[in-house]
Amino acid sequence: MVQQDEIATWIKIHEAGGLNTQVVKDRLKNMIVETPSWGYGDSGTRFKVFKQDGIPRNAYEKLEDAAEVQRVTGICPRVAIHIPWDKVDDYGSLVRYAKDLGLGIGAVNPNLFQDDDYALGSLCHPKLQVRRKAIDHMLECIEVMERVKSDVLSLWLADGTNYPGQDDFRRRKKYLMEGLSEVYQALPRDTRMLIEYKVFEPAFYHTDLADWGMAYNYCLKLGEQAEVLVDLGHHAQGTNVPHIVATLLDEGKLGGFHFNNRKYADDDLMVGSIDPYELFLIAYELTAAEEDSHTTECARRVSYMIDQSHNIESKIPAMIRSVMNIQTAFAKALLVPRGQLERAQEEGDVIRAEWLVKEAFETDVRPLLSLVRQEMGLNPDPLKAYLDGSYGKKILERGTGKHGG
Ligand code: PSV
Ligand code: MN
Repeated sequence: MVQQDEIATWIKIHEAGGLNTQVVKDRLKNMIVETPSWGYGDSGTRFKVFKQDGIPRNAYEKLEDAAEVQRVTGICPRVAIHIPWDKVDDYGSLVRYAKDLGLGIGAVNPNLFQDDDYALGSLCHPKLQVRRKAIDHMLECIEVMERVKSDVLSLWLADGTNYPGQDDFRRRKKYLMEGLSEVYQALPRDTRMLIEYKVFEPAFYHTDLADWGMAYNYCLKLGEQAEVLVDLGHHAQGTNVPHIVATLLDEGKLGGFHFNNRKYADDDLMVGSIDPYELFLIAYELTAAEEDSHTTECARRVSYMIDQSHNIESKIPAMIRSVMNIQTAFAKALLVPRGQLERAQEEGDVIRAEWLVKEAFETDVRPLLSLVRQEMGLNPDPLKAYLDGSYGKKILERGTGKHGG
């Protein structure tokens, strides 16, 4: 627990060092992190889905859990939905329910991987009728977007092959472009299509949208409403994600971010739990780009989303921890003295440049975040606020294992 006098001392020291605390606080308060409906449901690995007590039984209850995350964090007013997992008879009532909970619906995610038909792919499937089914599902999701007042269609395809020779790369590429084009044409104005890539899994030989360059290429051909979505768990080991983020920002094509963390592959661990320095470096690229006139527009448009499916951890606390870790990374990123860093870079002062960045990362930002949350009318410790509250007990009435992710 941070004491009030620690906050005052923190501000005094950092303002003496040239920090504009108000600017940093405003940026942190304005941040929006969308949480995924599927992150509140039971999920697991291919070995086991462990059932937890109190898991939401339908889309409405997922929204209730998301509202609890919003209640304690104050920066999660939107929830991404997945169709058909969150399919309801009356989307109008879902939107009203969300509104009453202080929420809005965020990205709409089609499901192009769960039906038996999709064993060999969706938009890239060798058979026309399966490709048609996938396109129709995406068009249905555009209708859902209109009904839930969402402005983002977020695409992730599980398409790929397991063996050399299984299918033809270039033919699949053609199918993918055809399918995406048809869907793109149906997008309402002022909405965006986000295209996510993933290096492998579930396919093990090749993935049709394997990396940011491929996603970028499709986006470029489709038009300005198509942008790339970066998911932290979707790269080969050692890939420099901050560099990808900077490149896409500079090209005006970064549309969204799926925060999560991994040790080995698409592990879906809590954000910042394994590699907080990488998270901080990504936050630095995003916040620095907001201040550069060439990239401001794109950087401000980027949708920040959490994409996690929690296996063994309690869902709501895991989401709260993830949000807190994102805030910590962004708070630290905002402390990087950009002017000084630029000078060090121009002078080729490698040691100082690295030190300035690392120094910001090593700063304890708990007093700052405590102040920000207090000024937002929140408990300075969102996790404690949740654990001390009654919500975690109330949801036990739902029973166990009534609904999947
Ligand atoms: C699968 O890897 C995945 O996590 C993708 O990142 C999607 O965004 C998400 O599932 C929901 O389909
Ligand atoms: Mn994702």
